[in-house]
Amino acid sequence: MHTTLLKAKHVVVLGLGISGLSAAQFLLNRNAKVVGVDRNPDLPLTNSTVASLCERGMIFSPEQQPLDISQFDLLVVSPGINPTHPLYQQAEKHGIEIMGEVELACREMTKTCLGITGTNGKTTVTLLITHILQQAGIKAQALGNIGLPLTSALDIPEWQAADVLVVELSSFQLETLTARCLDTAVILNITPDHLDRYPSLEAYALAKLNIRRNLKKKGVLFIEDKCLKEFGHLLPSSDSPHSYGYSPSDQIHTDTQMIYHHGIPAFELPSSLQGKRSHDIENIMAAYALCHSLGISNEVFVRALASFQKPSHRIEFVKTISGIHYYDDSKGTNIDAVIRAVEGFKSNVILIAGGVDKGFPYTPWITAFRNRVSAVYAIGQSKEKIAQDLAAHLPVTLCKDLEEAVQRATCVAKAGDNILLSPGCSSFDMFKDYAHRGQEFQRIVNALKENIK
Ligand code: UMA
Repeated sequence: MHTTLLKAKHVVVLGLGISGLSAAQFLLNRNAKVVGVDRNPDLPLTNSTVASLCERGMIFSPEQQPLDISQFDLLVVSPGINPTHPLYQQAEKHGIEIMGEVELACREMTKTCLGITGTNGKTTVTLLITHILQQAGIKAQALGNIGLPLTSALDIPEWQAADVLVVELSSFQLETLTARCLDTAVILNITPDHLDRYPSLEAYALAKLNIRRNLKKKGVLFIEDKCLKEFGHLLPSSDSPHSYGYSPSDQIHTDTQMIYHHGIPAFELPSSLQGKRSHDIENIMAAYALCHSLGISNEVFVRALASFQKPSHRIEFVKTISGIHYYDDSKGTNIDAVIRAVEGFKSNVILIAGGVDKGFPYTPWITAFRNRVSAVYAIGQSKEKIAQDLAAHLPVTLCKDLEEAVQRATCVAKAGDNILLSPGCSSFDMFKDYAHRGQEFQRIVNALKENIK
């Protein structure tokens, strides 16, 4: 049985997805009495993990059934649970401790932990750092919002063997995280996202900036220069984060040829990236900041960088058919991600966008798309809103699904054009998740024939 710092004995786990199931297992391993709550009343019948946790003693309670939270001493909330959720509210009212799955793990964590947050690029930077550390001979494991809960790291032998945990943290996870578990952390950028959960961009930014409270005593926080200028006023005046960016006054900076550390040349950027500001360069600086904090040499960093493969569905080239290039950026799930994707192309873009709206206007696309995007094919729940926001400036065609959008975009495209799926929205109206949406796009494109027009 596990040694534990966990004092709670009667625990409600709210939401039985990836995080909740891992948290429930972690708690059962530590002899807690667990009630698992989910809005899907069929879970014990349809989900084998839920069924096996019930066999181990977890009691399943459908969200629709009243639950007296005052009988419990801890509520563990999944990241997707909004603080306005009735059970969350009742727990607050009764003074019951509320924490997320990450907090549960961090209270027991003794390993070196690096934290990565930001609106865009989190997963790429998390995987890049993990790759570089592994190439340097360090046992590193990527965890967190990337899809592997931290509580599993404490209980699964192969992950227990990791020396460094590289933790991707979302704003949702940071809302409830107070443990001082991070040796070094980075905020990559903050641009509008999840405004269906937060009342304002400032509230969303504050959730991201919460990562400062998770630093260990001598922990260092890096913030990208532009983000620091925009949101630094929300930090306490006693905080002194390090910055990275394009200004020689940043601790780590670049002139888009070299990376400099405290003004001293550290290494030359890959030639394909030189000469133009880009999120790829910013991601490299973020990774360098965290790897350097663990003593990785410039030589090892550069060598490992060269062998890194970007994860799928991030401006991923799919195929060229009759001179038309198809790109899958299904992970582009907010306004700024789409702008960054579009800005990366040298020739005309035909954009496929839409899905579940996250509460922000699409109007910033008007200026950003000028002379870059010739037409938009809109799909999903947000398609009418996209048309409303853009149609006075750009042709927007409403399509019933992704397949129709690909076909119609292909019909108008000329040789040399790029057809880009970069939705700017969540995927849950039509797909399981962004990866499923990207796979479907690639399947549809791969089924297209030469000279189909
Ligand atoms: N549920 C309820 N009641 C509610 C809401 C949800 O019962 O009111 C239940 C659902 O029926 C479902 C479960 O809660 O069974 C889902 O919980 P969840 O939404 O917290 O999702 P998990 O499966 O636990 O996955 C979460 C993260 N999801 C979200 O933050 C929405 C995953 O990030 C993460 O990989 C995983 O934990 C492991 O840490 C995904 C994500 O979209 C990739 N993240 C957002 C982003 O990156 O922008 C924040």
